[in-house]
Amino acid sequence: MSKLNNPNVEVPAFIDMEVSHEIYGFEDGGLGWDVAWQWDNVGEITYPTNNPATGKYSMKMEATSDQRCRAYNKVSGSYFNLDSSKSYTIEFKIWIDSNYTDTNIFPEVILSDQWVGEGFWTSVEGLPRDQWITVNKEETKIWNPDVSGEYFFSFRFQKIGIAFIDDIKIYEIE
Ligand SMILES: [Ca+2]
Repeated sequence: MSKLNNPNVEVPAFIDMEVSHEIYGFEDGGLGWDVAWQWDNVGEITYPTNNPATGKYSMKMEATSDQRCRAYNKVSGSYFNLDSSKSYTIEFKIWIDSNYTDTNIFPEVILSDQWVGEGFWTSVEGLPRDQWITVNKEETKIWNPDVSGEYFFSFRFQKIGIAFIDDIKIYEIE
């Protein structure tokens, strides 16, 4: 049984990792996140205080055209180490605005400086709108990295709409 499915065991984010809640909960106001390159992101990425899942801040991703909207935390101090001998999955909180038109949200965990990573594609069909929900991928995706090293998170979608993200976690599956 994994820790996640055992209600008696609290699941810490980032087991054995020194990763900042300031960054992954956006409580630094988004400083740990980078605005993607212009060609890679036509959306607006902001870190407002009007709709947090927890704390003060969340990340708001807004696409005003049917082109890629992408944010990632590829800045110094925001990488986290993964071990190829271990298994991982991810969890995040998302607010899917009622105007969100894409069929999915696409989180990825990417090896630093190599743009090699793993996707955790998530359908949003059937998920509630205009409220915070927790998406946990353990049931559908447990991943063994091919390479140990430093990784970062990316989130993207590519149709008009707004999504808020907060409290991103990656954790080891036992
Ligand atoms: Ca937050």
